Amino acid sequence: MTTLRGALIGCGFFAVNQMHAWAQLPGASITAICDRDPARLAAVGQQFGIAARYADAETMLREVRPDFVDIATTAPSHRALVELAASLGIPVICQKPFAPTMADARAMVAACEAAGVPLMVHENFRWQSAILAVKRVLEAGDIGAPFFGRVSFRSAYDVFSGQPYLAEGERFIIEDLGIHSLDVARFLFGDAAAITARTARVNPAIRGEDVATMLLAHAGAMTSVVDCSYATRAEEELFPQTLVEIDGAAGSLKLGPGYRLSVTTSVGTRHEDVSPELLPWASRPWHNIQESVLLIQRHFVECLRAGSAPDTSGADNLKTLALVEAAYLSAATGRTVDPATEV
Ligand code: NAD
Ligand code: 89V
Repeated sequence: MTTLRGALIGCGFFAVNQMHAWAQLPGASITAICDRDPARLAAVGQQFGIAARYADAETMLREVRPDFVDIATTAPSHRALVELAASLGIPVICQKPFAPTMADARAMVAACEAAGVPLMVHENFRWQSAILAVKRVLEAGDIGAPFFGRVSFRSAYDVFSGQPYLAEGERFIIEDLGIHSLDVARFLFGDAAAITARTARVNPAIRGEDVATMLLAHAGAMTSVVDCSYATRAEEELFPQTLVEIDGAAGSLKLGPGYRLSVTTSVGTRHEDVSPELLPWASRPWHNIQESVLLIQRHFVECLRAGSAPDTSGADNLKTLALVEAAYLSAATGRTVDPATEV
């Protein structure tokens, strides 16, 4: 099996996790890195022993001609970089949020489709082992057909010290974190035909909203509530755990604090510890996210080798992004929004 040669653009806060995961994955290896910031470029280059370092993405991609490119920059840069990769025929994995607008996102999907280039969005929360465990219970049919779900993320963790840009944008929690929660809701309950959202800004030191409560209408009677907050001081700080509750016709399940999964049916309640593995390079409390980075990047490599579409392809992510846009529109207008036709 040949090793796929990758190049990474963006050596910032989160890219270090992606670099660790690439280093752990057999069959793929990062051979060149790029960042406009020389200090970050040097730091990641030294940490991972990468000598091929570039300040300019186009120069890197033209010289190195990698088998794939991992775009680990923030959203405003994505369209130019994805379109560049598409024009060079280089498969792409791109961080979330995929794009600042639906127009940019649709343009990137179209560019990659036209060039026949695989495109995956690094939408990793659905790859957390606890979320995968919930999905397995649903698919096994243990609790019957679901009719209610809740995907909840509530915390007061200081995300701004590691990611200062999160305090600066007009938008915050739905675009950065809620996007994961909405994707998890799609993953567990299917696409939503309507969304109603309310938002609030509790922390006066940031610009965007840090609280969002969203009601989603899925197929049939299935309804979910997706709620997220970075303004919740709780007895137990759960960052970055996503909690899930699902009621079904034959039972219910709960993914509670500490990765405790409870499944209740007519025969009683069973409990399972679905804690993520603490990878050698991971650190608590980020280890569930870090494990999901390894799993999603493995999926990307498998899809590249098989020539199959990734679960979180660019095309799939358009639907998650549409829910984000629809949530903001709903919060601004006070009405229910159809993500398929109104954004
Ligand atoms: P960051 O600002 O710390 O790092 C981004 C880096 O990209 C910077 O060093 C910047 O100089 C570089 N850069 C930007 N544009 C460039 C360009 N055109 N060419 C070369 N270098 C360029 O950001 P971050 O916190 O690492 O976040 C990056 C992305 O990852 C964001 O979109 C964020 O939402 C996402 N993220 C995802 C997760 C997750 O679990 N999936 C977690 C954290 C962050
Ligand atoms: O996952 C993310 O996108 C991160 C964080 C968990 C801090 O919100 O930005």
